[in-house]
Amino acid sequence: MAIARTQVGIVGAGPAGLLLWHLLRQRGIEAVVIEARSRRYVEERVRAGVLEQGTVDLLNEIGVGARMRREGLQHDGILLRFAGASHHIDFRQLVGRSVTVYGQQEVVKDLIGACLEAGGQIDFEVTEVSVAELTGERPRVFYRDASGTARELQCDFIAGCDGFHGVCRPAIPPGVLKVYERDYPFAWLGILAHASPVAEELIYSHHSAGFALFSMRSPQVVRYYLQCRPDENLEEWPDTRIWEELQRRLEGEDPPPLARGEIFQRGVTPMRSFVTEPMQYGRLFLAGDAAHIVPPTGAKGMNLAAADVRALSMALGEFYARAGTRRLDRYSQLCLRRVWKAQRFSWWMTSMLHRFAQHTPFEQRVQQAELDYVCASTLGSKSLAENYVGLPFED
Ligand code: RFL
Ligand code: PHB
Repeated sequence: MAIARTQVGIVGAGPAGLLLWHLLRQRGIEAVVIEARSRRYVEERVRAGVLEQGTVDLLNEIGVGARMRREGLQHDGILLRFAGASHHIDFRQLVGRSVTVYGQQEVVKDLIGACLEAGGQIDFEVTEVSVAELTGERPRVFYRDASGTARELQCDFIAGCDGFHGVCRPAIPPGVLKVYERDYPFAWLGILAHASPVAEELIYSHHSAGFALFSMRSPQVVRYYLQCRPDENLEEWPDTRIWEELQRRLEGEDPPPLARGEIFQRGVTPMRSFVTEPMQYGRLFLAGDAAHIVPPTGAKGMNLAAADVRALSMALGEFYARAGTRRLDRYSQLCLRRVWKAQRFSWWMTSMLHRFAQHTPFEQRVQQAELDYVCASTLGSKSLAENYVGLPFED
């Protein structure tokens, strides 16, 4: 068994783990990252696309924002489409802020590149990962590295950034965590295609056939989503069916025909709301999807992961500056206030925009009234805008 020592052992090289590594480095705190997948796999995993200003600021502060500033697309609003008409929600005018559209896998590439360039250690393709002695002063991470060598990493703290299916959360003894969850009776079929954007801003479309979303990655690459069944079979979705369904669900009074192009990536994403409380146990701290999942309708998942590790890095900074454990003790409490507001917003957007098979005609009318209210009322639009661009960090 090869034994090594570090201050913070980070399990998972997604946005949470990688961003945490950089934030700790900024404070002079040493950390090692281990990751179950290959570098290529994590760099190519297609997921989120919308960054709140606070997330953009964090990436800039740690010095990995150059490409995002060049290639990211600043969006000052979104379009909500329902009953055949589009309604502009102008974030800049309503709340004076905007968001940046930049793919999660691009963020991950930038974070990995900068980490390795700075001499950081990320062990990819590790197996048999486990965490132990979480309530002692020297918690440990055990794993086998890519060459098959068994390793023990002795740490002061462990950051569980290993996503929803990771090993850190299940390592917490039964009875400690309380879990809150909700499954939705639908999923999203997402595609990436080489085609021109149909609009300058994202379109969230409510349609009797189901929700559809237009997003983009660059002026040449579009990202679309269609509400579908959780068990949807991609085999039943040839390209023409996808384009026809998108065209139908995104129709409006000003419908430019969708530019079609080669679909080069597709997948089905289940929709789930999930929160675990607390987000810490002894010297194990959970961050990002390891602790909470939001349905993607609010574009909050990656941003919440960033907010968690921001809080964790400040707490660890306080500890290593010998200034006490006040922030560490309050880590869950601080994060969960933001998490629950993002849960509420994501649940609300999801409920307002999707087709629910079990809805009665009464509930359908209430849903339409909700959309009408949000678009027609400045206060309604402002509330959506305030949440979408991201609530301010609380310290
Ligand atoms: P991740 O990205 O899942 O990373 C966890 C990492 O841990 C690794 N891992 C392990 N490593 C070592 N040992 C083990 N035993 C391990 N088990 C797992 C995994 O391989 C992985 O590399 O979690 P993290 O870092 O917390 O980041 C969270 C975000 O990825 C997620 O919340 C977002 O993608 C959610 N999301 C969106 N978030 C936004 O902020 N804006 C959006 O527009 C947005 N759109 C989306 C989304 C997620 C989607 N999907 C596919 C779930 C759209 C979609 C379709
Ligand atoms: C995306 O571009 O992938 C995206 C945009 C907005 C969302 C979810 C995903 O709400």
